[in-house]
Amino acid sequence: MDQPSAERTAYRICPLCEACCGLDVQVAGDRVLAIRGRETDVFSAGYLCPKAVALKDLHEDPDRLRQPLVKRDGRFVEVGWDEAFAEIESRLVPLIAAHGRDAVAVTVGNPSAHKMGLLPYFGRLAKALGTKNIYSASTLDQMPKQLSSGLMFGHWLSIPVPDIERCDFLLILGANPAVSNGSLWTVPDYRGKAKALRERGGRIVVIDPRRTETARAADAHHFIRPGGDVFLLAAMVRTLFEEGLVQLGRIEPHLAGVDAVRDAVAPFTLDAAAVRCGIPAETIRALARELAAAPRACVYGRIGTCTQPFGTLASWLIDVLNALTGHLDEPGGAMFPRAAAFAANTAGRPGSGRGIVTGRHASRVSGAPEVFGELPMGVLAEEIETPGPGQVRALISVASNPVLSAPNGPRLARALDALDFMVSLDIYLNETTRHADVVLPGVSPLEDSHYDVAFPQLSFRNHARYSAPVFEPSPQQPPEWQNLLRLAAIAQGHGAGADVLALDDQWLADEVRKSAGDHAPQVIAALAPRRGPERLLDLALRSGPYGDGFGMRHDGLTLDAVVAAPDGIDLGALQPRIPELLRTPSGHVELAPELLLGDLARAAAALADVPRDDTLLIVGRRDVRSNNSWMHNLPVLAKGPARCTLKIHPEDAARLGLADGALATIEAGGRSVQAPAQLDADMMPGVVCLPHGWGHDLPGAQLAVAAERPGANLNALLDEDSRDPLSGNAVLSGVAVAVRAAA
Ligand SMILES: Nc1nc2c(c(=O)[nH]1)N[C@H]1C(S)=C(S)[C@@H](COP(=O)(O)OP(=O)(O)OC[C@H]3O[C@@H](n4cnc5c(=O)[nH]c(N)nc54)[C@H](O)[C@@H]3O)O[C@H]1N2
Ligand SMILES: Nc1nc2c(c(=O)[nH]1)N[C@H]1C(S)=C(S)[C@@H](COP(=O)(O)OP(=O)(O)OC[C@H]3O[C@@H](n4cnc5c(=O)[nH]c(N)nc54)[C@H](O)[C@@H]3O)O[C@H]1N2
Ligand code: SF4
Ligand SMILES: [Mo]
Repeated sequence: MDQPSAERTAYRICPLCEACCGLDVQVAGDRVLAIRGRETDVFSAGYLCPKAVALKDLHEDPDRLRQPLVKRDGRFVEVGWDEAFAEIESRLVPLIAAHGRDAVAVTVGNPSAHKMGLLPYFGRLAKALGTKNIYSASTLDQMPKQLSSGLMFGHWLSIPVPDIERCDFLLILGANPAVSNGSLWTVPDYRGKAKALRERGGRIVVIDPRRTETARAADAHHFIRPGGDVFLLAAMVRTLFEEGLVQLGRIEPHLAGVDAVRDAVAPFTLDAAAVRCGIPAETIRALARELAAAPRACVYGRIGTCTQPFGTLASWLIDVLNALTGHLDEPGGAMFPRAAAFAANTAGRPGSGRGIVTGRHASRVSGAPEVFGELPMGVLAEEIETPGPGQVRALISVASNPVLSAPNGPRLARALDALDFMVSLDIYLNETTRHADVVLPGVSPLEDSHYDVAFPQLSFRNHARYSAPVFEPSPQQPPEWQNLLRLAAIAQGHGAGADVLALDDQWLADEVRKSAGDHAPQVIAALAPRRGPERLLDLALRSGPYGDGFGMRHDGLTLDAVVAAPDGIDLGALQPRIPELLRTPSGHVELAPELLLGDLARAAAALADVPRDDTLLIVGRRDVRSNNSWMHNLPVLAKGPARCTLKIHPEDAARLGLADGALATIEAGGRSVQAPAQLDADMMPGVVCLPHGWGHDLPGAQLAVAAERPGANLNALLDEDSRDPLSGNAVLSGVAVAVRAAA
């Protein structure tokens, strides 16, 4: 045992954003002394951002919940764990019996992607509930990219990422990795890698309605009218064909649909696209030529290209450009990671598969198609409000704050109040969880072990890294995977008193029997005595592409081996994976899926809809000291200048009579919010910019620090019915607003 106050340094992989930085957490006893980037980490090499330092504040935050809460007579009271689960059982079971399984909806939010106790076990809960009403942050974020990748390559997570260390031309659309630290692209220290790219003679070009931090550290930046990407990209594709610049390279035999793409982009002339997206025809042509001419190049797009009416088309055309210029699956281009664990594109027979489908069911009220097993977050409120068979009457929210994160949060908040029952798994009493009847707190991030389930599938380099809890988890507080299993047990009728560890054993045994058949007993024995997420991880690593195959390869990976590597294990630079990675039924890269060609006609029809000059369009913004909706209660991040400001071009501000710092009223959809104006010549004229995740002035939340500077909720303005029809993703960008000086 350590001395109570002995100093030690613990390794913690940061769970806050997709960069997955390795940290050194220096502690004495139960106190955190300092948090630094771990220089020897094989993947992140010492990089960290200011949010990592705030893990100390998060661990110590007096507002962070440590005890379950039950609402009695409109007030929350702290209760014991058994009492909380008994309450859930007594209310949920009769509700399901009376109204059916679809009466219970679940929402799952961003932090679950960063917790190995949440991601797999949430799936377990959803299955146990058997509800069609599954909602997640994915339809506020990346569903378009998952859909386009699924259609092209056969799996939802087969998403190519820039091989930045070997790339010499990087075209970035709608992403600001210098601040966001990358997304659907795990790339700690993007800035350092971008600098190195440029120092070896490469070029970075950024397309964004704001001259962002990423754009300022690039070689060129072009303003784009929000929502204009599909027109720009289609015109680039058309230029490649017209000028004979298509070069398919090594993967040519594996591509299907090249001719269909050529025919489909015919309407997107340079001139028409230029008017629509606001980028001159000559610039579009030059971009196409530069991309084609660069020996090692990549087009990368992120949230700005997803959260718009043509999100799936834009996401698709980005990879069409990569493929047609010979940069897909090539070193220095857009490459597919090969994750050590949990990747569907490393499992099963290589080279072809079942592919993906959408629309296996539809939402009850609007008929929105299911995508990746989910319904669009935008339809949740109407599913709660609209009476009839299948109406949502209960909600389980898991690490999600849709009252701030989803469009038209005010309507959703009213809908949540109308529920018969709501449970939240969360660490705060916040804008969403205040509506719950029972809140089950998660553990401190420093009391949690960590392996990234999802992000090695999106990493700039292959790696396997594990970190143990920094502090012994408190014995009173169950880990979240056990809470999810206990909810699953209740949903399946086993009762709140069910033995969750036995259920975990049972589930594991079922999984292993499916994959290992007759060898299942030996595999299960080899995984003992681990349980829970660690056992799933060991199974995934050992049966994964680098694994020991349970004795088949003596030097293969096991969890023991990863645990024993205090800086993680580097698994090398990305390698070409086509055709092995493909899981499409045809065994080809589908460049021209029917669904997308059909939707391209919608974009062609919209070519003529040039927005009026006097319309102001609003876009979002991320800040390095903020993380979506939930880190505004941490003093180390909350201090400093106000961050929830409305950036506006000085010419627009002058026209509206707005001075720098003056309070602006922003209106859309009959709703309005107020934020201080910040004059900024880095804004595209006609575009204003407000960050999301603010608006901490709602009654009933327990966020003392955040409430001091609540900020304005961008999503209060946005329309929940505005979606990309294919993916169900919300339109969060490029929405028309009216701005005036506040009275
Ligand atoms: N207008 C606009 N809206 C947006 C976006 C945008 O760009 N513009 N971005 C969208 C995107 S990309 C995303 S991902 C979503 C994010 O939206 P959400 O998925 O709702 O995620 P967060 O806002 O991060 O809220 C996370 C919740 O998880 C809780 N939490 C944190 N850690 C834990 C934990 O360890 N356990 C549990 N149980 N709970 C925890 C927090 O208290 C908080 O309630 O927002 C979307 N909303
Ligand atoms: N510090 C910090 N880091 C984060 C987060 C955070 O909240 N704070 N959130 C995390 C999450 S959940 C995610 S999903 C990622 C997102 O990661 P990124 O996608 O890199 O995030 P953003 O900074 O929102 O960048 C989106 C950019 O798109 C631009 N844009 C808006 N509309 C359009 C358009 O129509 N076309 C084009 N071309 N550009 C457009 C915006 O101006 C903005 O610069 O960041 C993650 N990292
Ligand atoms: S960049 Fe992301 S992963 Fe790295 S320290 Fe910051 S929040 Fe954590
Ligand atoms: Mo996100």
